[in-house]
Order: sequence, then structure tokens, then C-alpha cells
Amino acid sequence: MRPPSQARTPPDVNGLKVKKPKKKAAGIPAVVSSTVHGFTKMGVNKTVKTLALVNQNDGFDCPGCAWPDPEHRTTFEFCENGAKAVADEAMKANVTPAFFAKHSIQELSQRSDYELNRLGRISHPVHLKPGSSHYEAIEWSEAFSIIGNALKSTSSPDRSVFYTSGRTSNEAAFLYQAFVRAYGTNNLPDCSNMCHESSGKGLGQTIGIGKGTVTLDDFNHADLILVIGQNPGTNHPRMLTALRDAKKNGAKIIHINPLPEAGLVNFKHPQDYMKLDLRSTTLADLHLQVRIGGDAALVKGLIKTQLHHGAVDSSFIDEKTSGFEAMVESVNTTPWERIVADSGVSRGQIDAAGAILASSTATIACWAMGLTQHRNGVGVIQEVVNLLLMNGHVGRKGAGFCPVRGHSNVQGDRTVGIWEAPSEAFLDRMEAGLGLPLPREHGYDVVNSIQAMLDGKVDVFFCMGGNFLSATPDTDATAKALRNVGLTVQVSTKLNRSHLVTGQEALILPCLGRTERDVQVSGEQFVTVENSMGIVHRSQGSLSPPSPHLKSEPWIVASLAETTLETSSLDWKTLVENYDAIRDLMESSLSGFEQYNQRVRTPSGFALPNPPRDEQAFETPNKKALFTVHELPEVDVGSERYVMMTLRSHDQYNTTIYGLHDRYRGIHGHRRVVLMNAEDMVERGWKTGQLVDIRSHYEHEVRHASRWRLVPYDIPRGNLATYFPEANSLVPLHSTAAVSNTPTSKWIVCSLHAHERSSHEEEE
Ligand SMILES: Nc1nc2c(c(=O)[nH]1)N[C@H]1C(S)=C(S)[C@@H](COP(=O)(O)OP(=O)(O)OC[C@H]3O[C@@H](n4cnc5c(=O)[nH]c(N)nc54)[C@H](O)[C@@H]3O)O[C@H]1N2
Ligand SMILES: Nc1nc2c(c(=O)[nH]1)N[C@H]1C(S)=C(S)[C@@H](COP(=O)(O)OP(=O)(O)OC[C@H]3O[C@@H](n4cnc5c(=O)[nH]c(N)nc54)[C@H](O)[C@@H]3O)O[C@H]1N2
Ligand SMILES: [Mo]
Repeated sequence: MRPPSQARTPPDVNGLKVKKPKKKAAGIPAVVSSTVHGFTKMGVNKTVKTLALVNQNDGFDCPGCAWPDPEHRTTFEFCENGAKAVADEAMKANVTPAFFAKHSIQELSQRSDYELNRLGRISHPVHLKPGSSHYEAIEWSEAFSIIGNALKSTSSPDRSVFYTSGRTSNEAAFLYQAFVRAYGTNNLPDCSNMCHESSGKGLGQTIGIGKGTVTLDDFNHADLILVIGQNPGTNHPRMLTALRDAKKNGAKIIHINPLPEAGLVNFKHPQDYMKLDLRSTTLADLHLQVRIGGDAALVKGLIKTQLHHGAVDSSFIDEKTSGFEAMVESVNTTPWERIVADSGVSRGQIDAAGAILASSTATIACWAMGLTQHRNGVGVIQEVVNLLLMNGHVGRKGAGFCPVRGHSNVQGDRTVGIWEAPSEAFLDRMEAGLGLPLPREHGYDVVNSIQAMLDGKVDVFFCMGGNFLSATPDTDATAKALRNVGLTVQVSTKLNRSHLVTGQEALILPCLGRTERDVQVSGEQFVTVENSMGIVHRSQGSLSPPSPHLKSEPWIVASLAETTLETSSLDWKTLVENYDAIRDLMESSLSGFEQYNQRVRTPSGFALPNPPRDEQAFETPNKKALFTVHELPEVDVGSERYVMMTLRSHDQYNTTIYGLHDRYRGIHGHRRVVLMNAEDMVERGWKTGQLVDIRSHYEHEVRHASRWRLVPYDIPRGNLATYFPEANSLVPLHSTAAVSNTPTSKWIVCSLHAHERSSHEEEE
């Protein structure tokens, strides 16, 4: 039987229905679906009232993705999936102490992730005593003294680990890292370690800043937009609006992806629909159906075509860059045969894309997890840097790099200090601002935290949001790791599997969500967030919290600091009486935050300094943008094996499962599915719905996951796709990207085996 720690789908396997994948995104069904989600969870009036506040200047930042808001906003500045995220937070607080008294951990862990999320918001702090089978209510003060005592009684601050997910506001994240560092450790892993760490490292090393260099307005001036390894129709739907507008202004779009993702093929804007404009736009001019992991080869091919066309900006290269000749040499010595074989894209298609690229005066490259979660995640992003740098496509209008961030404030959290490997300059400034000595030794990232827990080196594990167990690789190893910890603490809004697989003792501290009113001593507060393009702006919730016992994240951190730190030069409680005080402290502890309180009050916020974008300045050791050389990774896995990527469906937000459909891909009613090339299925003699077991292979380790249903799909031969988090038990803990240490969630070497049914097997 599958361990209760693994993600579960509801038992109805017969519910799987496979339809023709959709080519259009966000048309009538999208509007209807968002409405239905809203209605079922919030009621009609609340839905309309709430959605009208999303992403408005005086409203709250959408808790969905980090895509920026336009200067001139419409009344409804949200997308279908943003609406789902809002509706999902606005649920009643049914997960009460009485609920926990009724249901044991054991019983709850048999439920599917979809069912756990549907239970609603958590209403009160709860405590799982050592050896107990049920959570019980606890007062906030008592909870803090348990954590404070545990933190004070360990032999070293480095025996505690503090995780952060990416919804945490700048104020909460800043205060949290200040507390963690004042306590004495840099053990600050975050979801970014599994997400855009490769982008941060890849860009940081080459252009001197680990962030993108474009603004939303650049999309209006682009000649060409590359969308690489990203599914915006589902994960960043409002990006499609920017792409549509770019297209109207004459831009071309090239979609580089093993799957023909909906929305890039054809797109209807829901707002257009409301205005009864039923015309749709074909967004992508060219789809390069690259094999999983084939991008490095493909980009080398594209660089070859640019050299052939002479699309090289020599004065930019001479003045602003270094390493060009070595990069050209490495490309010249890579034969076309290898490029075509490894990428799976024909020479003709690469030439066609190359011609568009060569004639573009302003190119933007966008990417997401299809590039970052690979063994060569950093290297492949640096190949994209090579491609754009050679024609000077950075720091000029309509051109630049656009890593499209995931969680709505993941970029802001990093900016304000959630980072296990801070630079000396960052720490110097922080030390001066806080007036506290800070630890210098780097801490654990996500993968190293799991290993440290497995090795018995962690006594306290504190999570500011997220779902560590289900989001991390190697679910069984992570479950074992968590059980090895003395005390685990989760600051959460909704129930998830990380509450059910815990340390010997555990606490759940329920917090306010982004959409809710946050009242402190001085009155109602707002917080600030940074979007994917470095714009910092305010966000203020307005809904009534579903329970009077919920606290804000900044308040939780301040209370924890008060209980834990014996002496401190900071008056933590005063800081949270009025968040302006936190922002004043941020101004003195972070660079680029001058006049912070004033500037975040301007209607659309302000842009953080971005030297490559602002003045083509590159803060690398030699002050130049760097061309880099990367060997192509070995992509041949042998004829018996497949390469599998793990993806998001249209009905989930990371580990939060809203529903069982992946409408654009035509998959309905079931999530434990494997997308497979139809010819590969025929070769194995398999039909739609065939039950298979998957084995993943990494070095000498084999991981096994049984009972998956096959779905034939337009995916390159030899490639497979499954959903995250169901497939995370197959992601090897130590299969990570070079330099960024990001788990290779898009490169899992697998074999498939027909499932043999045992006589008393339960259906799942
Ligand atoms: N509704 C919704 N929105 C979300 C999220 C959510 O779960 N739901 N999650 C948020 C978060 S945290 C993040 S990080 C983003 C994630 O946004 P995405 O990165 O779009 O998410 P994934 O589903 O992981 O999709 C990865 C895409 O990369 C492609 N891909 C996989 N391997 C390769 C490869 O080797 N090469 C190329 N070229 N392409 C490849 C896949 O086919 C897929 O289209 O979305 C954010 N927004
Ligand atoms: N196999 C595989 N694994 C992956 C990925 C993949 O593509 N494939 N993607 C990776 C990526 S890109 C990411 S970003 C990570 C995501 O990893 P996480 O950020 O850890 O996971 P989420 O599912 O976003 O976390 C959801 C939980 O956050 C809590 N929550 C929601 N809102 C709030 C809030 O406002 N405050 C607090 N305190 N808690 C809140 C709720 O309790 C909810 O259950 O997963 C990674 N894991
Ligand atoms: Mo992410």
C-alpha cells in the first residue's frame, strides 16, 4: 500500500476521461469555470466584491502568480486561476479544534490532497503532543513558549531550519529573516530553491543581477518574444494579455516546449469575451517541439544561425561584454547533427526560428520551470543569455530577460533576505541596519535541509507557509526526514500533508491570508510585495478573517522573537504595532529601499534598481556581461528508458489541488496519469487508460510508484509527463541542478511496466 505521506488522488479511477486537448485558452469555459469556483466557495455577492479588488491600487495583490499589473487597469484585473486562488483562500474556517478532536492524523492522511484542501481554513492554533494521535487546541502564548524553549535548548542555532514559501509579504519575510539571523543561523531554505534558483544563479553570474531585466511595457516594444519551458495559459494567464498586446504591435512569438500548450496556440481574452468580441488571436508564430532537456542544444543551434546571419552587435560586445570568442568557438565545434539529435528539432525549424531572431531589433526571452528544473538549469539559462547578449538584447526598450516567477512574492522574499547563502555585502548592510551581529556561515537550502534532517542534525523545523513534504523531491525520504525532527511548526492557512507527517511534536499556527483585513494596535495595515519585474507595491486585504484566532505573519514572527531572544536591540512588538516601523527598518537595512514608506504609497509602487536594465551596467567582477561556455549534457538514456517531466494541471496551485481536471489538455477526473507519445504506446501494445507502474532510476537508486493510467498525448517520443505532487516520490533527492542545487523535477529517468494487479489491492 502507498505510504500515507505520498500525495493521493481521490479513489475514483473510473473517472478518467480523455478528450481532445484544447487549443484555446481563457474563452467562455474559463469565465464559467472561474465563476463556478467562486460561487461554490464564496457566494455570489462576495465573489463579485472580492474579485473587483484583485490587483487594484487600493486592493490586494493576487495570491496567484507574480505576473505584474498594467499601469492602466481594467475593473477586473484577474484571471481564471487567480480567481480560484482567491476563492480558495476565502473559505470558511471549518478545520477547528473540534474537527481535530474527531479526526486522527492517521485517518486524515488517508484522504486525498484534493479533499484535505476542500475542508476549509484552519481556525485555531493546534498542538500535536509527542506520541499523540490527534491535534489539540492550544493558546498562542503557550505555542510560542514551546517553540521558544525548543529553540533555546538546542546545542547550536544551526540545528534549527526555517523554511519560507513565496506568499509571505516583504514585511513578514524581512522580520522573519531578521529574527532567524538574530537567533544565529542562515538556515533559510525557501521554495525558490526548487523554483527559479537556477535563474538567479544563471543571471547573477553573467549579468550581475539574479533577476529579469524587462518591464511590462517592454512587451509593447518587442519585436520577438521567446516563451521557453513555460505554460502561461495555466500558470500565468495574465501574461497572455501582454503577449496578445505585443502581437497587436507586430511582435512575433516563438514557443519552445515539448508540449503544444494551450493559449500559445490560440487565445481568447475573457475581458474580450465580456465585451462580446469573440475573435481570437493565434499567439505563437512558431512552435519548436523540443525534447525534454534538449534546449541547450537548440539554443546552440540558434546561436549558430545568428553567426551565419551576422546578427551580432559588435560594438555592444566590445564595450560591454567578455568571453565572446570562447563562446563562439564552443558553438562552432558543436556539430549540427548533435544539435538536431539532442534537441529533437529539425534543422529546417531551427533555421526558420534563426531567421526570425536575426531580423528582430528587440527580443525578450521568457522562461519558467521547463528550463530551471534540469541538471543543467543554470547552464541552459546562460546559453539563453549568450543568445540575447550577442545581439545586445539587454537594457534596451523591448528587449531583455524575463524569468517568469511563480509564487506571488517569491522574488520579494529573496530581496528582503530569505536566502540561505546571503552575500557579505547584504549581511554588512543588514547588520548595520538591525544593529545586531549576524552569522556569516551559509545555511542549508531545501535539499540540504532534508539531508540534514535525515542525518539527525535538526531539532526544530519551522515553516512560514508552504507544503514542504509534498513540494520537495523524494517524498518517502522527506517524510523520514521530517519524522526525525524534534519539533515541526507550520504557519498555514489550509490543511495539507505537511501537517500530517511531522516531527515528534508539532504545531500548526493559522495565519491571515493576503485577501484579509490585518488590524494591529495602530489600526488597519497594508503590506508590500515585489512582482516578477521588480516593481514593489502595496497590497491590502479587505475581507473579514474567517476566524478571530488568526494572526498576521509579522505578528507571529515578532511574538516568536520576543519569546526566544533573551536580549535584542530590536523592540519586536512595537515593530508590528504599525508596519511603517518595519518598513523604516527595511529602509535602513536594505539597499534600494530609500524612502520606502513614501514610495510604496505611490499608486503603482516603484521599481527597484536594476543596473542591466537601467543603464546596461553589469555588476560582475570585471563589470562586463559574461558570455559563458557549457558542454552539452548527455541526453541519451537508452532505448528502455524514458525521460519524465512533472507538471502542473490547470486545476491546482502547486500542491493545492482545486479540482481533478486539466481542461486545456483534455484530461478529466483523474490526476494519477502519465502523458505518453501515442507511437510509444503502440510500440508497447498499450491503450488509453492502461495501468502502469513507474520506476525512476538515478545512479544505483530505484524508486517505484504504482498504478498510473496512460494518456496518449502530443509529446516527443521517449518523453513522459506526470503531475506534481503525485509524482514527487519518484524525484531522486540528490538529482539536482549543478550550481543551483534545484531538484531536477523535469528530468526524471524512468522505465514503465504494465501493472500487475494483486488479489487484494485497493483501488486508488
Ligand atoms: N494556476 C497556477 N498558477 C501557478 C502555479 C500553479 O501551480 N497553478 N504555480 C506557480 C509557480 S510556484 C510557478 S514556479 C509557476 C510555474 O509555471 P510553469 O513553469 O509554466 O509550470 P509547469 O507546469 O512546471 O510547466 C513547465 C512547462 O515547461 C515545459 N517543459 C518541461 N520540460 C521542458 C524542457 O526540457 N524544455 C522546454 N523547453 N520546456 C519544458 C512543460 O511542458 C510545461 O509547459 O507557476 C506559478 N503559477
Ligand atoms: N515534482 C515537482 N516538484 C515541485 C515543482 C515541480 O514543478 N515539480 N515545483 C516546485 C516549485 S516551482 C515550487 S515554488 C514549490 C512550491 O512549494 P510550496 O510553496 O512549499 O508549496 P505550496 O503548495 O505553494 O504551499 C501551499 C500551502 O501554503 C499555505 N499557504 C497558502 N497561503 C498562505 C499564506 O498566505 N501564508 C501562509 N503562512 N501559508 C499559506 C497553505 O497551507 C497551503 O497548503 O514546489 C516545487 N516542487
Ligand atoms: Mo515556483
